[in-house]
Amino acid sequence: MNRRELARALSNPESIVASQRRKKPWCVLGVTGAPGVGKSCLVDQIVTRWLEDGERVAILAVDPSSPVSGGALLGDRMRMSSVDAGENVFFRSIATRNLPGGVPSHLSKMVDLLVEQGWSKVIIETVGAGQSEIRVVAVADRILLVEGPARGDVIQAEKAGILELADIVAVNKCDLEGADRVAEEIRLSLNFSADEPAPVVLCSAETGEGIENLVTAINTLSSAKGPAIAKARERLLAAHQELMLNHPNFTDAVKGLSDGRYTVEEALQQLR
Ligand SMILES: Nc1nc2c(ncn2[C@@H]2O[C@H](COP(=O)(O)OP(=O)(O)O)[C@@H](O)[C@H]2O)c(=O)[nH]1
Ligand SMILES: [Mg+2]
Repeated sequence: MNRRELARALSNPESIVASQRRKKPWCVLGVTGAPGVGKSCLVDQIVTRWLEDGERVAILAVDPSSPVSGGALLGDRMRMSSVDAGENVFFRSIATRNLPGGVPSHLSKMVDLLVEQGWSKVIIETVGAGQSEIRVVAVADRILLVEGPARGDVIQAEKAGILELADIVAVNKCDLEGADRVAEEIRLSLNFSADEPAPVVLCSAETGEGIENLVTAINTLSSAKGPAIAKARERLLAAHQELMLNHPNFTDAVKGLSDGRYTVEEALQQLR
């Protein structure tokens, strides 16, 4: 499959024939965090290191609203300088609104296809910090949460339950004031809630400080138990939601509820 064929297959995930399950220990890194914390810049750094290690890296940028090409993501793509590194990098942006039947199963098929086609690492970068983002994250083997020096974003991540899903936390922009303090607060919060807290790494995608540490930590991540349970929970909820969305009576149940024919309980009955 050449790049063009691969891109075409990815834009029509329904058609991807489910291949054999992934067997490698892990190859899918989910990168999440509030807009502007530096996810794309960090992904660029990680990709650069992985390329030096001989990996073939595919990047899926998941945005709930952006069209498949163009828009803000084109800016991201430009910024990711390693994307120009040639044959061993593949970049694709995906609008989640084009996946009405559910994000995780489609994304999971895309990832399986990429792995089958010889991409040894897949990075899924998500935008925002909402519920749909958690769903996206359920597809990844390992989750990198990116934070910045502003404490407000961290509170958002805690509220949305993303902090407990993280296998590793990068506090980016450590060249700026306040990053140390945020890293300390996150460590405290993780120590309080988990037996095996996720590592917290200070770094700067701008100056390169701490990047080596971060990539080493990512490469050597073992499967942490706390996030595994939180992720299993998200996977199950996502699968359940998709069952409903794809149920033949779903449209009728929604309509019936909206025009008063059904109560919520009766609408649920239609989806059994
Ligand atoms: N000072 C500083 N700025 C950074 C750093 N990393 C990224 N930025 C800047 O933060 C902005 C957002 O970065 P981007 O990677 O697009 O964030 P994303 O929305 O999380 O993907 C850009 O203007 C970057 O130049 C960093 O380590 N230090
Ligand atoms: Mg980005």
